[in-house]
Amino acid sequence: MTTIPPPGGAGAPQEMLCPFCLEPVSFDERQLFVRDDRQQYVTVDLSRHTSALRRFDTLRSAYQRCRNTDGVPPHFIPVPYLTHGSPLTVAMVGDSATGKTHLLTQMIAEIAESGLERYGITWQSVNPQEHSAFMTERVDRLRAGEMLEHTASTSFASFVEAVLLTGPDGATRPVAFFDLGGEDLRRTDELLRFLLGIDALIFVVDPLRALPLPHLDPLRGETKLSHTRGGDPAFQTVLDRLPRTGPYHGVAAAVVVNKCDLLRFEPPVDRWLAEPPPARVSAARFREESRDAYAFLRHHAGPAWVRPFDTVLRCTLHFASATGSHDRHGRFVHGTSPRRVLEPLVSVLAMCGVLGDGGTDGPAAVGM
Ligand SMILES: Nc1nc2c(ncn2[C@@H]2O[C@H](COP(=O)(O)OP(=O)(O)OP(=O)(O)O)[C@@H](O)[C@H]2O)c(=O)[nH]1
Ligand SMILES: [Mg+2]
Ligand SMILES: [Zn+2]
Repeated sequence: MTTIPPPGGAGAPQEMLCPFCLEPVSFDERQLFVRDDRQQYVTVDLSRHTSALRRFDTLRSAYQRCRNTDGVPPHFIPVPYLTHGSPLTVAMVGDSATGKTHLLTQMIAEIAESGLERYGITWQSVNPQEHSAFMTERVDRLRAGEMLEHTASTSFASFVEAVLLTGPDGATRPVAFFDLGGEDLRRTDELLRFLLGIDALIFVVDPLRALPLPHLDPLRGETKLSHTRGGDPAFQTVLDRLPRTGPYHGVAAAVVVNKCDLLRFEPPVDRWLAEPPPARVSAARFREESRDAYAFLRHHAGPAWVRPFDTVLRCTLHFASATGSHDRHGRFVHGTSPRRVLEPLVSVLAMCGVLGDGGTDGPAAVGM
């Protein structure tokens, strides 16, 4: 478990970019807020706290107001996000109904069930109340068989959940997850400006849109989704928006063929779905799965669907199922059985240096 370091006690506060507006920000005791019972932000004055333990406890759930108000609504950053080293931001990408929210929810659920411990990573919430709300309002509902709702459109992008991850080397980093609705991800205005500071992208491929396999046609009819050879328009908008200095994008990326329960009899999907998580991170194993998923997508879906791999320097491909089955009228009657949902996240964490080095087959070599 990590502890909140006494802000100011370990040298000058670290300057970083606000994850929402991308203006520089650093921990500032004079800008602190907490949320009251009605979830309203109210100022908090730390100078009244004489007990160090009480001060730590207040800071654990406090927020800092970002000073930038230029054309953006007032926004608040959890203090632990500002006081635990260099943050990492991850965004889910894909058109509406590709399964981004279900996939992210299962990823967070598996982190909370210590699914990263096998790789030497421990976790703690960035904000205890928000984490608890995320677990109750999303994870518990989904695990009880309830389908989660479509993500509503927003006028300001903020992360839906953030965790503090401590790697094998003892270093802690905040990791924040953005999950916008598919329609919003196609916008070209300032809403998507946060993407300019993003570290990792998880592209979610929906087989119902990508694969012309005839056995998917009845479900396409039911869900009103149709097959398109032109790729996912949200992939396109997001890739176009990213800063690029050379021929390739510098972000870490994972492409996930999601809803693989719909493809469970298709080789090589059947084989990968049955694979248990590995004991340690192996770059060669990620390469093997990427090769299979690339060949599968390229063959069935065409070149537009593998564009993230072709334009991002470090990118792996994965097979996963967030729910294990398709919902029937908004319910998963047998509950959910997620498959391989953590692998894409482990891959981008490895690429971003959270899992350490590990030599030629270790985390530092993932996606090379
Ligand atoms: N078969 C199957 N269906 C899934 C899976 N994951 C999600 N779904 C279904 O896909 C639909 C959309 O899921 P969401 O997670 O809300 O999709 P989204 O990409 O977040 O959509 P927006 O919020 O509108 O952008 C729902 O009907 C889910 O039940 C999966 O692993 N397998
Ligand atoms: Mg969603
Ligand atoms: Zn800001």
